[in-house]
Amino acid sequence: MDIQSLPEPININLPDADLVYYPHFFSTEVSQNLMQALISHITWKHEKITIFGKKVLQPRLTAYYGNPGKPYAYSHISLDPNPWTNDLLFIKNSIEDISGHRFTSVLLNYYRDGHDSMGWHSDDEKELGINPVIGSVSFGASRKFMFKHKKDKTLKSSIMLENGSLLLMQGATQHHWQHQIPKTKKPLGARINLTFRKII
Ligand SMILES: O=C(O)CCC(=O)C(=O)O
Ligand SMILES: [Mn+2]
Repeated sequence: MDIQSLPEPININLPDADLVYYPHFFSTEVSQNLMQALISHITWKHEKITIFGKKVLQPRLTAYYGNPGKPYAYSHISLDPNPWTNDLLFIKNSIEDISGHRFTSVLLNYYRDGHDSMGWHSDDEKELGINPVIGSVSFGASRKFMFKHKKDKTLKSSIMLENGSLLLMQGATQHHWQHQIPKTKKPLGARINLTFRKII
């Protein structure tokens, strides 16, 4: 019988948060294959969002997949899910096994290079319920993921999200903290991030 080694989690100790990080949840080889498959087979969109009444293109490509009938609304966009693909189901099953949570949908972000980014926000949309569990999987270039506390402005932190990593954000994290992926001038390759969510 094969003895499979379970990936080692790292607890990130921030007050009012529950964060568990698995740096090499997927092997380098599996991660490279999944990244290429996602680039080729996901229906990527370049959406316009409204900021201060102005329509602008998002600084990244996005896609939304999941169980039918679970639309997701954010930044004045309502997204209808595409049906699950085999690659997405493989990733979903892997992170469901380790987290003990079931997910209904995934939001994908494709950061083409360091100019692409995501601004400060919390994953606290109504349809995620109280204390949502977010399973965040990253492939490709490492990017800095920053946290800031909503009330205590002295509380800030950041972590590099590496190729093949899984970050579980749970408990009251979204209630108390915002996160972002800042732009960077460093020459960087592409990165894909998948945030698995449970829409209630
Ligand atoms: O790209 C990331 O690591 C973060 C993505 C994110 O925060 C989101 O999709 O809500
Ligand atoms: Mn988020």
